[in-house]
Amino acid sequence: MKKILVIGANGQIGTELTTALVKLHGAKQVVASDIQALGRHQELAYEKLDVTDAKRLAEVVQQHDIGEIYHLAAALSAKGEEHPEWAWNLNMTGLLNVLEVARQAKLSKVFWPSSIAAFGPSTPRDNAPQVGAMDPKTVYGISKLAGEHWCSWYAEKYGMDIRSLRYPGLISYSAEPGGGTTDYAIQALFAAAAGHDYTSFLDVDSTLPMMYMPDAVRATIELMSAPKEQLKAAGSYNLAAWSFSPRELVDIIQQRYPSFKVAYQPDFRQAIADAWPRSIDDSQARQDWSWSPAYSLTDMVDDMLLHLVKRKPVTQERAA
Ligand code: AKB
Repeated sequence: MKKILVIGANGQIGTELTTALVKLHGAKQVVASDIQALGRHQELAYEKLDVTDAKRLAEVVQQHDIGEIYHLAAALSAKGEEHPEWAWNLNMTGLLNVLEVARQAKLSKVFWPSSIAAFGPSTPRDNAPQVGAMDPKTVYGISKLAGEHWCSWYAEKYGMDIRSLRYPGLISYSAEPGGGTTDYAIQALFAAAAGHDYTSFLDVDSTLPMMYMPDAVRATIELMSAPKEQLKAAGSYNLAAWSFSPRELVDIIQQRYPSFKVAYQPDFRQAIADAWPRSIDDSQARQDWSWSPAYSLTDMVDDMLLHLVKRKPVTQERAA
């Protein structure tokens, strides 16, 4: 049986998605790859891979008899604004290399994540629709919108099966996020669990769509397992769980840790957040493949704090 290649397996999504794929298909069926020398999943075959190197990618696909790729290696929004040429090259050359190797090696399926960053100021800020105006203002967002179009082009031109989700901000504890605008929420939870105060780089009422990683991983696997004829969206699916602002998140954390304090010093990332929708209409995903998030916002906070506190003890006075 052909194997699954995860590109970016050491990253924020890759770390947890790879574990879930191993549970589903077995360790022999999954090959992890990342730009780092060593993998995080000790039980798996691992390849050090820079996805912008098309020749090396083709070798890995051939050597391991790959049939499916989950391509997760990407530069995110904030880091992309600081290093635009690097971000564009990684995001676009990487995706095009994956699509080309998938075409040439006749892979059965490809998964590639898009993002709420593909939307922009012309998109309705509430309930951003599945189909509508998209005018991204960051290099990352432009690469996601262009990537969505490239995926559709390959799917239509060559009949390939390429599946994609527009992830909201993803919250997790297993691996560091990679320089995104929604990272403030993760940083605040890490700070609270460690007994530290936090300075938010987004303003107090800056509401964004977010999701807990176990839901994002399940959504990815459910989308990839759905019968193709059920998938009616022309490209990437809108995906949602809940939206919150720094104020709302901090209120929930303070109900658990009353002495947790947050200051607000918005920086360049505020303009990125201001151009994104506050909430997402994911009714097409719910209709086509029965998408439904399992975690509530307070479930997420409790689960994050539980895992983070286990990892790093909080001070007595902070442990409510
Ligand atoms: C980011 O903040 O850049 C990412 C995203 C929303 O795609 N988390």
